[in-house]
Amino acid sequence: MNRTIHIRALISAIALSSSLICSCARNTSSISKRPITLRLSEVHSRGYPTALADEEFARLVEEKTEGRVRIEVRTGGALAENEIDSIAALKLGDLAFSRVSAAPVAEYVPKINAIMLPYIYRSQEHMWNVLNGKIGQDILSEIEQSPTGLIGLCYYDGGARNFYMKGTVRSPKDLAGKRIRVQNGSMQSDMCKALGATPVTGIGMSHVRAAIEEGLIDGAENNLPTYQSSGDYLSAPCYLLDSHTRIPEILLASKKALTRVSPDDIAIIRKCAKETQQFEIQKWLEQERASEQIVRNNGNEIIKPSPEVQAEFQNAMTPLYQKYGSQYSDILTAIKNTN
Ligand code: BDP
Repeated sequence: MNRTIHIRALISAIALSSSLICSCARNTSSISKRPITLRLSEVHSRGYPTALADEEFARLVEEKTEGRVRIEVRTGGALAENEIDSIAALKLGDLAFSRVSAAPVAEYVPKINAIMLPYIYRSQEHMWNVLNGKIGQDILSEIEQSPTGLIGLCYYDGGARNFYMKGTVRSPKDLAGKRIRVQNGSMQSDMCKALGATPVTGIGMSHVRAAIEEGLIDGAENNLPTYQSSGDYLSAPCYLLDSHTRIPEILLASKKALTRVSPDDIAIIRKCAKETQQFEIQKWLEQERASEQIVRNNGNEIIKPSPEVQAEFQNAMTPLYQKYGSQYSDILTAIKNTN
């Protein structure tokens, strides 16, 4: 009896392992002839501008590939709460796409720091002229040429980032000695230190509110749509429009995951991604206005700094240009000279 069970177990183990070998061989052998489903990770919830753009991207890809490629968009950090983790999954080919902030990508492709230095852009329009011009497009190629196995498909708008706190924040003085949550990325930490604050990393966007409520941090920094949609505005009522950075969002793809897709369909994927950029910018502008309204209706203080205070912020950031920008002085000059 026992022997029979053992033999049966052995037979099914052999069957299982040979079927695994076959499926692996199929996966690595190359392009799939059947329709394939690829996953896209997004930390924001459904309805947020980047999540809407991800869905538009999926819709376009399915339509233009005539159903050969289907993209399953998973929002709310369901696949990876932290963008560093989704980038790791892309590198391994466990994930096909992820919409992330440029900040964690800069840890792998340092040149990205040049396009997200504090106060590098004069306006949203200036940023888009840079990103859609040679500088921005060269940086996307730089991602693709790096040994990361990542492809930078397109940029999305992430607005201007501002500080917010449980207590009052009106100028750099109010940040001195305060624990401020920043994105994972050395420039973000250095930015905080330059203002006399203590940077706190490793807290995912969706955990910031709890961290404020539990007193782990005094505040954080983000754009208005995230401040509102994450609910952080309910715990940190003071929001200062210092606009210290404009960090673009990037839609990334995994080279490894795309080996199953034909070159023609990869070309379609690239084209569809670019097409969603303008769509996202429009949704972004609408969301910025709506979020501001919600936050104001809640009675929060949205403070516009005086030109003097703005200058204090800007001057405090100068050392970052030395550390993160000096090797890219040509790019910084070109950004300055862009309309
Ligand atoms: C938001 C970005 C998101 C980042 C988040 C953060 O859209 O990609 O993960 O900030 O601060 O603005 O972690």
